[in-house]
Amino acid sequence: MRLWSMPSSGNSYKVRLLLSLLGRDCEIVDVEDASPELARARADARLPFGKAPVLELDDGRLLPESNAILCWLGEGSAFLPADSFTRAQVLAWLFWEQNQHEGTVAVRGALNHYPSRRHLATPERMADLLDRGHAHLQVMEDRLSADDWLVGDAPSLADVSLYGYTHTAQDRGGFDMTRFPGIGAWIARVAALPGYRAL
Ligand SMILES: N[C@@H](CCC(=O)N[C@@H](CS)C(=O)NCC(=O)O)C(=O)O
Repeated sequence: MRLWSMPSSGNSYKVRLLLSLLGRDCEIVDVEDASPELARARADARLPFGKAPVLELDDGRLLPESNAILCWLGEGSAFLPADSFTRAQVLAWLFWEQNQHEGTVAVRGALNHYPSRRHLATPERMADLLDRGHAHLQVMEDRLSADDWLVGDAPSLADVSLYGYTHTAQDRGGFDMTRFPGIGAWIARVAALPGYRAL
């Protein structure tokens, strides 16, 4: 397998993290933001939706979308429970991560982190992202102040996916994580998992 992966991106990192937790071998091809390598991967039709990450299987099939890749890699492992309701709860977090959490926590981090995007970081937009991002982080805090993991009583793809951008929310996004002690303890639990690798 080969992963077309953006080194600085949480979406690519969550796939690299799961590969490492599962002990799976995979060639990693770095396609950093705005790089010639990213442009070449696009030109060579390696990125079906034009974005990274993409998993290229040994037979050449291409799978885009970070959370779809997590589901494919996680199949048959403890990270994707067999019970249909528990599995659907994992999927609910994955959908929420993409249509809510990423739109504030990751976007504010990206506007701060990538110099090429600074001109888009107007004070009004940054204030709005901060408010809405804190509300999204509160949703996680509500769960994690009472439970160790987002679904059930074991780590799942939900934790791997949400960890991707949440663990850099303070450093990159400027979110006030002192408000979320349950998330802080969960970040430490994820980082202690066997096979963990850092961004
Ligand atoms: N929903 C997609 C988002 C992928 C995405 O937006 N990738 C960004 C990096 S996080 C990218 O490839 N950006 C390069 C560009 O747009 O030129 C996923 O979860 O994989």
